[in-house]
Amino acid sequence: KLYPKKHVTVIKAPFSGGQGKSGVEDGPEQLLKSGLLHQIESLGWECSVADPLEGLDSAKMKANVEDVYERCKRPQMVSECCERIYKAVETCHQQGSFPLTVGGDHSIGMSTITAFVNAHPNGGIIWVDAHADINTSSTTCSGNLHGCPVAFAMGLDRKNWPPQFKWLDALKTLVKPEQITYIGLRDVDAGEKKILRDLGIKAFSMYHVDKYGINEVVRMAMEAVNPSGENPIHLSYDVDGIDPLYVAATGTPVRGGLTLREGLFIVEEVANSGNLAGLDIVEVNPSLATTDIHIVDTVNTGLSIAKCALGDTIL
Ligand code: EXY
Ligand code: MN
Ligand code: MN
Ligand code: MN
Repeated sequence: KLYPKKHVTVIKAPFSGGQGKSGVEDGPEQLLKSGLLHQIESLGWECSVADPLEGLDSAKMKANVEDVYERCKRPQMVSECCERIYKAVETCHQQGSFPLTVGGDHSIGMSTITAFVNAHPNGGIIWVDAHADINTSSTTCSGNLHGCPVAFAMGLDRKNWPPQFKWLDALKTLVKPEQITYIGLRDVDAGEKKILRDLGIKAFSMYHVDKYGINEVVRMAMEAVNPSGENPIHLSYDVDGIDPLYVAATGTPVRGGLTLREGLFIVEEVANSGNLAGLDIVEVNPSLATTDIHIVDTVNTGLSIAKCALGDTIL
């Protein structure tokens, strides 16, 4: 059993430096305010909260126009925050507490998945997202590092990394192509397609969800990253993987996504395998709602993802 202590650490990552819009830094507070901790406890888990970015002046860091390296925007801010989040996730794995990292933008995925593979070198990662987040420092068109965390976590294009990423460069283990797969893709840049192809990374796009059904896609995804069925799995969940009909309050919505039920089924099924070792819930941006219903829908989706991960079942 992975977490016999049934203890969760909610790691707050109120971080928005990986992209330009503001508001995504309010994601963690919004989820907490809406009852995340109570919900976790009512499922029989003990719970504590970690706040690794406490004390940083995020607004000031985000406003620093000098923080640029070639194409990459705010490498200093992203690196410094991600290093802190890495350490918080590492501590969870060392102490046997389930790391539930709540963003913030998806840059922090570089921390959660590298901390995961350093603790569980044979672990597998399922990245639920409309986007592949595998641009390198050289292929990114937007310069937004939330489009790059998978590439950084894999050490791709390392020689062109912004010099700030020393902590990442120093890690013993990085993510290998066979350790990661995707579900929900529908907006992948040309450069990213080439990387996925060249490295042979298995990916299940919305086309595959339509063709095979979500049950078969989840089965194939788990088999891809955990062929023995015995290794831990980390789930990095970008809420924009789900269709904007259900999740409107997010920074880079793309139509034609997972239904709410398909999105939750992924989590239920991985949790059901007994191998779920960690979860990220990212890109909830309450400021991007045009009505209160958008906020409620999006936040409730985030809460449901957390519930399913911790073993809540419908019956
Ligand atoms: N591929 C685009 C870019 O690199 O800018 C869009 C990335 C959006 C990333 C969101 C978090 O998943
Ligand atoms: Mn662990
Ligand atoms: Mn993402
Ligand atoms: Mn995304």
